[in-house]
Amino acid sequence: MALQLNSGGATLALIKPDAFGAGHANDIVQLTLKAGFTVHSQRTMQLTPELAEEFYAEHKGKHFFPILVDFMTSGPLCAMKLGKPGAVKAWRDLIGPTNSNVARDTKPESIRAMYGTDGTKNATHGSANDGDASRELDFFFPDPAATPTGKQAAADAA
Ligand code: RTP
Ligand code: MG
Repeated sequence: MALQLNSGGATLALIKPDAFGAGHANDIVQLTLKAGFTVHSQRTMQLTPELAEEFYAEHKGKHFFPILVDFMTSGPLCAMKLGKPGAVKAWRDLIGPTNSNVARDTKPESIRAMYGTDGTKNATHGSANDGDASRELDFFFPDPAATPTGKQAAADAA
């Protein structure tokens, strides 16, 4: 898979199906822009179970994995390539702790506190580090000039 260059200035953000389905996408984008991010790319799509399992492969085998895959495939989501110096950390700071109940206790101004529900339905995703950001950006925004491989090739051939 061709990886995009990522010098620390870009991250992948997802507005997950709970927040997207509840109509919070616009509010979340407004908060994102207000925090100084640039939205370089944006797409709305619904993940298949196969794609959700691939995206969250690091969690395969954990007790919450089936619930996570069900949640992430439950409706459309919005993927964004966000730019800002130190984007990975800045976006994770803005979205807050993984569990929205914890976020409400410890960081009430965070996006997960305001728009998430619990430890699974938590409104947003953020890449964990620059390497993950490169891989995840390539997952949602593959370079059209790159040689198609794997699923992309299959989708193109269909
Ligand atoms: P994300 O990858 O979505 O940005 O979330 P994160 O880094 O803050 O947390 P991570 O450990 O990577 O977990 C990925 C997603 O799995 C769901 N989860 N459920 N019920 C549970 O114990 C549990 N733990 C994690 C959440 O949707 C979490 O964002
Ligand atoms: Mg994670």
